[in-house]
Amino acid sequence: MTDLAAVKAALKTQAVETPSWAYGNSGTRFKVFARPGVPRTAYEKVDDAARVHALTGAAPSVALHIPWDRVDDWGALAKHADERGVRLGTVNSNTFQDDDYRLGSVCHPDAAVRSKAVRHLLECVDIMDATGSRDLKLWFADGTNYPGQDDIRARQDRLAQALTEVYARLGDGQRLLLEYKLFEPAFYTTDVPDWGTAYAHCLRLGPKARVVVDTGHHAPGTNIEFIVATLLREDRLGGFDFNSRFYADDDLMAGAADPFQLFRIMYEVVRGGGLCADVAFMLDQCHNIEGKIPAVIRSVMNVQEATAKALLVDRAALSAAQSAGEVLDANAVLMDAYDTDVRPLLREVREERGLDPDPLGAYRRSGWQQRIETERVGGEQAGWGA
Ligand code: PSV
Ligand code: MN
Repeated sequence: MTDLAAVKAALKTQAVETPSWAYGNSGTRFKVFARPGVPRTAYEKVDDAARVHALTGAAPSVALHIPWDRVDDWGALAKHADERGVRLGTVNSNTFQDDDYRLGSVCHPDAAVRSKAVRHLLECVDIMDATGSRDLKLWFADGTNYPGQDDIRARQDRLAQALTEVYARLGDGQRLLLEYKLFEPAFYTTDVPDWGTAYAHCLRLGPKARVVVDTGHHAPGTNIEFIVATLLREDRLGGFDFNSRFYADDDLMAGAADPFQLFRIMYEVVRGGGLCADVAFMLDQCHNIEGKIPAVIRSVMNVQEATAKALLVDRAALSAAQSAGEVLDANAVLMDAYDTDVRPLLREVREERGLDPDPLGAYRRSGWQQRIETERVGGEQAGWGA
């Protein structure tokens, strides 16, 4: 039997950070489609993130990407967020959009380029000081395209050196989250291609360094929940970049492609004690063809649904079946939770918090979309990389 009051309490405290770039225009290398009402500034991205939080009650912070969200006055942006009921969250570095980084950033063969990349990472920590952000999320596009192009091991040494410098700059309570990705943009070697490499670097750095699992960054068929279980067991899971993929790093809405996988991941989170502030639950998505704010709301709801199902797993029954070697019974316990329609439960949870039980309907009725389409004319729309 599961304790429904405890399930509800856990759902009420769940927080999913939304990414500033999800609110801007995005696309593929073939085309970026402009949409009416898209934010033109970091302030307007925060406004949209605040809408998502107001309607879901579950998205209290917004992740920044530097330099996309650079402003002159970080205190003013933080105040703007605070006045709208949200806060500035994880700072994401960007060492992948400068001509100097053709052969990499912190792993580049030229020490001058490596220094430039490290300066950027240190600036990101300065920004965290100003915004009050806890986490610095590092993802490196570094790698090679051809065998022999560069020395694989030397690149690891350069990476370790850069990470050490950044780690030393972290203040009390600040963390370095290292994100891995199988491939892209590099096609032969990637310098942080998997959780093992990320974990090895974090281990050497110290306890403030943790691994980020972006659900779109694995080979097809990878058992992501196993990685999650292992990292939690080692106390090195820093957080998630949730999104869905059918093929590679598709960045579609979390829970859209494979809700069962998201449930399995969330079950390991619950099982491993990861449903807590130590694990940052973030979205990392781009909405190329769908409405951006509703897509973010839908994604937050999908994470909530997967979490609710994970919390509903009858752990005592599961453990009894597992110990008895009752394979089918154990599987049935898990599937019973997955097959539960948790939407009525989540509607109840929202109502108990004074929220509209239907966040998407509430968004449509709120007039926010019409308002931003009317007001946000002129200026330059924000976009992935803009
Ligand atoms: C890289 O593909 C990545 O997942 C990293 O988190 C980046 O910072 C983000 O996407 C940019 O969208
Ligand atoms: Mn990511």
